[in-house]
Parts: sequence; structure tokens; C-alpha cells
Amino acid sequence: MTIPACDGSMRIAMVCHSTLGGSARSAARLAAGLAHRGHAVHLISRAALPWPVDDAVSHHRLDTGSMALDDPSSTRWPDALFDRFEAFMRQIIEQEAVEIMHFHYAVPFAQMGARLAASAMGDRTSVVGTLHGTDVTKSTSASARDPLRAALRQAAALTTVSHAHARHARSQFGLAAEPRVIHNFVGADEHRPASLTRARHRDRLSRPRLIHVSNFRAVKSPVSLAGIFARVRESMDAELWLVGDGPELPRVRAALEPSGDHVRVFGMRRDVTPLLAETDLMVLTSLQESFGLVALEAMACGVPVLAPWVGGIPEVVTDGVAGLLFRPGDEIDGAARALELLSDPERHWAMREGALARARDFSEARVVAEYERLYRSLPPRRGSSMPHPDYAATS
Ligand code: GMT
Repeated sequence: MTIPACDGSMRIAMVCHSTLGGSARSAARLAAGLAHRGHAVHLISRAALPWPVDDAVSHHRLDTGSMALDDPSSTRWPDALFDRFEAFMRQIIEQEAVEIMHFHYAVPFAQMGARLAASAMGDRTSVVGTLHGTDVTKSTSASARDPLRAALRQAAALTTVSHAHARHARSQFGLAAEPRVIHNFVGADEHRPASLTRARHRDRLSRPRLIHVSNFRAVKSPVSLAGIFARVRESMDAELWLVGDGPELPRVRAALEPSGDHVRVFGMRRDVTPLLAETDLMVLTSLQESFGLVALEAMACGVPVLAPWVGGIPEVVTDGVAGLLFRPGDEIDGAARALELLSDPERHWAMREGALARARDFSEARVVAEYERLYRSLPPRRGSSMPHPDYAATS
């Protein structure tokens, strides 16, 4: 049944992986933000997402019984799954008279978008794509890159989450222009800092808690954590909290064996926010990061970030204000920077404030409005009834 859209509202399909990763989190947040602004939003994924989807969004899952998560970067979808998902997605788009199909993560959705744009459905539905990370960085062989490049060219608009990633995507795919940068965001009331007195804060730093949240894949280089943490512990008492799960976790646990009681492993959590607020430093060790959504989430809880100087991270974590950046792969530098902060309560207090202030720059209101403007600026489709005031004004 077609959901009637109210005046000026759009009918949007948000397509994403059912993954623990930031691309699905961004897609679900954007879906909720748009739905709260009166648009009819359909979130489409292969299986359930690892956290609840906002009630204002219609969530369509191909495999309703499956809780298994996708790892977008590690496996190519089998043809049968690709075909089933594509048919499912097209059925929803047709049935709900969707005007915008917005995919998050290029593989395999860019190809589905290209086929949609080239079909009769493309007369009514515009395709928008957001590139998130390994969909760009892993497409290094011509056999992976060329079909993706051809598919991406069919999109009416391409966006990505940082300037660093936009530059990388342009050179990787030989795009005529860089994708438009629209940063990730955090929901208005999703995160809250712990309410700390100065005395309690000082007390907490006598045994600071470092936290790492990830899907423990090789690109996160999580074994480096062990090296950084061991060096921190040579100079001060501290504990390390590990949240999430993934292929590298057993190696990380083995490397952290000597730190024994000082490490807590939480595994998968639906809601990381309450844990974040109880910690003092978020540590990332990634080899690549287009944005680092988890860094922004930590900052929104008033937790400064220690992260390598890679990809889009410096655009999010202002060095010396919201956190500290270190030389990629350099555990000695990472540990030194952690120690310089954790052993200075005054500086840490100021950086908590700096992190909170920086997180406010990535507000839901600003980012959702930016996507709305993008959708409205797209050339009108032949069969669409959607008003495009911005396009009319500029064309
Ligand atoms: O590209 C990936 O490895 C997966 C992707 C995901 O689904 O989590 O992560 C990317 O997208 C996030 C949301 O935009 C970014 O915050 C992450 O930095 C980015 N990961 C990488 O670039 C490795």
C-alpha cells in the first residue's frame, strides 16, 4: 500500500547492510531523522539491524528470520541473494511510489541502483549513493573497480562522509568530480556525558578507563591496542574495555593476556552509550577510517579520542581539542599521547568540554536538512510528481 506523503514530503527508500558497522548506523539515523520531518521513509536491508529501528520508519527485511550480520567488506553477495534482494527492493519502491532510492555502501547496492536508473522505474525514482569506507578503499583491482565505477556514474548524486574520502573516491574511480561531502551525525538525544564533579573526575583518572569499540576486523588493527595499553600501564594504573566482536578479537585477547584483570571484554552491545559515558578515553588504531563514527559517538558522551592520523579522522577529531592524534602504526607515540592526557586532569577536563563542543558541530538537524536539500536539488524524473523547488530555482 502506498503511504500518502504530506505536502512537500518525499517518499524515500534507504538501502543498507545489516551490519554492526557505521554505514548501517548512519542509514538508520538518517531514515529516522527524515521520517521525523514528515517524509515517508522505507529502510531496506537483508536482515535485522543489530539495534532497534525508529518506529517512524518502515523497516523491510528480506530475511525476516535472520539475525546474522553482514560484513560488507569481506564477501561478495552470491548471485541468488543479489537477485532476491534486488527484486524485493524494487517491489517496495514500486509499491510505495518511492521517489528517492538512497543506498549506503556501494557494494552491491550501486549496481542495483544503476539497473534501477536504467529501467523504466528510473523515470520516477532518482538514485543517490553514499560511499562509506571499504567500498572505496578495497576496490583496488580493475575487476572490482571498473564495474563499480560504471555503476556509480549512473547515480543522480553521490555523497561521502569526509573530504579525505571524497578525494580518495574520486581518484579510485576516476570520477569527474568529488562526491559531495555530508558528514555523519549523532541523534539529538542519543548521547549524554556522565555528570561528574571535578573531584569525581580527578578520582576517576587515578585509574582511567580506555575503551575500544569496533567490529574487530583487520582494518581496525586492533592488536595495536595491546601495545598501546601495555605501555600506558607501565606508567599508570588503567583498565581497557573492549566492546564489539569480530575476526581479530581472539588475537587481541591473546595479546592482552599479560594485562589480565585490567581488561574487560563486553562483546556485542545493542547500546554502547551507557558504557561510553563511564570511560575516559576512546582509542582507535585503524589503518583506514573514512570518518570514524565511533569517535563522534564518544565525543558526544564527553569522551576524548586517541586516534591515528588517517583518512577522515582529523576532520572529526580536532587534534588537541577533542582528542589527540598519533602517527599511524606508532604504538609508542600513541601511548605517549594517551599518557600526556590521562596524567593531566586539568587538560583532560578541558578536552571533555572540547569533545562535547566538537560533537555539536555534527548535529542531526544540520545534516538531515543537508540531505533534504540534496534530494530536492536533483533533476526531476519524467514520471515523478515530486516538487523540486531548489532545482527549479537554479536550472
Ligand atoms: O567500510 C567499512 O569498512 C564499513 C563501514 C561500515 O559499514 O561501518 O565503515 C565506514 O563507514 C562509517 C560510517 O560512515 C565510517 O565511520 C567508518 O570510518 C568507515 N570505515 C572505514 O573507513 C574503515
